Amino acid sequence: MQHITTGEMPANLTPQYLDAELKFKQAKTTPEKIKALEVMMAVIPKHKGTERLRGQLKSRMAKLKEELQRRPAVGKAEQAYNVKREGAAQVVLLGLPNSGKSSLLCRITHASSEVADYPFTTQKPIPGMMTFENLQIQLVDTPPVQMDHIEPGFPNLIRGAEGLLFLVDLTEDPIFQMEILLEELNRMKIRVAGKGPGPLPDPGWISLRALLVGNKCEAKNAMEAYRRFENHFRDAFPILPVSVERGMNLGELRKEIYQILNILRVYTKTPGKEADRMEPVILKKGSTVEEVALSVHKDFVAKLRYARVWGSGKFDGQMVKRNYVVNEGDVIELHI
Ligand SMILES: Nc1nc2c(ncn2[C@@H]2O[C@H](COP(=O)(O)OP(=O)(O)OP(=O)(O)O)[C@@H](O)[C@H]2O)c(=O)[nH]1
Ligand SMILES: [Mg+2]
Repeated sequence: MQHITTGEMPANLTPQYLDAELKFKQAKTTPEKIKALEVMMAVIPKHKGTERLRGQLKSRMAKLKEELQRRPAVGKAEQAYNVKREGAAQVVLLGLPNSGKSSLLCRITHASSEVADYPFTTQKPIPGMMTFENLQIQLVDTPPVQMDHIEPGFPNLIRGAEGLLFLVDLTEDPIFQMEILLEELNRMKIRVAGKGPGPLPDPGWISLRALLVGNKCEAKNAMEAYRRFENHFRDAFPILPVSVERGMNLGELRKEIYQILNILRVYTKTPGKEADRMEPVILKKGSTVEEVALSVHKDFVAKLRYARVWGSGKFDGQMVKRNYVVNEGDVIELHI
């Protein structure tokens, strides 16, 4: 969509508008597009210079809504891979057969997924919610990744996630397993990123952050295998050994899952009251006070005058502007 009109008057589009427009361009699904467009419509400056653009947005919205109504039927198998995101983020579990993905889902969420000592037990994705402190993070158990065969719908499920958790079996050559997994993701045009953002993928590719987890660490010789695995991948990825069966290192695992998500939590308060620490506002790292306001209410952004910050400020209650970059755990008081 062109945001510069042929107009006689300058549009004077704000950073929030441009930001929402970027989200719109990046949106993969129609509902995502509608959501981004709603924000664009809410924050667009309402004056003569944007009249035409506002009209375009409106007709765009009408088309999207129409599109949503006449969706082509998706194949049944593919449909199973449409997992609705819930909670703060969606993390997809990936691994070869028998690595313990379903065991992990059962152990750290309330969901149940069949576990068995034979391979290919899991046939379709199964979501579950994991609690981490005051957050709920969705984990999705999946059928095992197979060499040279990709289930329809699987790449889309992975692409839609906020993070990946690779689970390898430490009683079987873990480096080899990981190499197969990375190769298969490569075939799906998914670049697996670990520490740091790394180079930008080519067009059509996406990059997702990942955590590598070695399971069955209580088994004989498993920790030796883990050391080799760790030496091989630790420069590129965060890595952790666990035993799902014995419940070893699972607290650490929750923390590490949160870490790869590239999100942070802030808390909003009203003057004279305490912040509710059970109700975090979840934002991307690098977000500003403006985004905090937007998450509270879309009308807040335009009206925002300043904010006060407790936490990362120089002192408690420091006055900051809308472009102030917030930090994990900050308490923000918005003034409109
Ligand atoms: N020794 C040991 N065995 C485990 C551990 N976690 C899971 N297992 C066993 O590994 C086998 C496979 O577990 P699943 O959870 O079904 O593995 P999966 O990755 O979901 O397997 P697929 O659905 O076939 O891909 C089962 O026999 C589990 O009991 C662990 O920490 N230690
Ligand atoms: Mg399974």
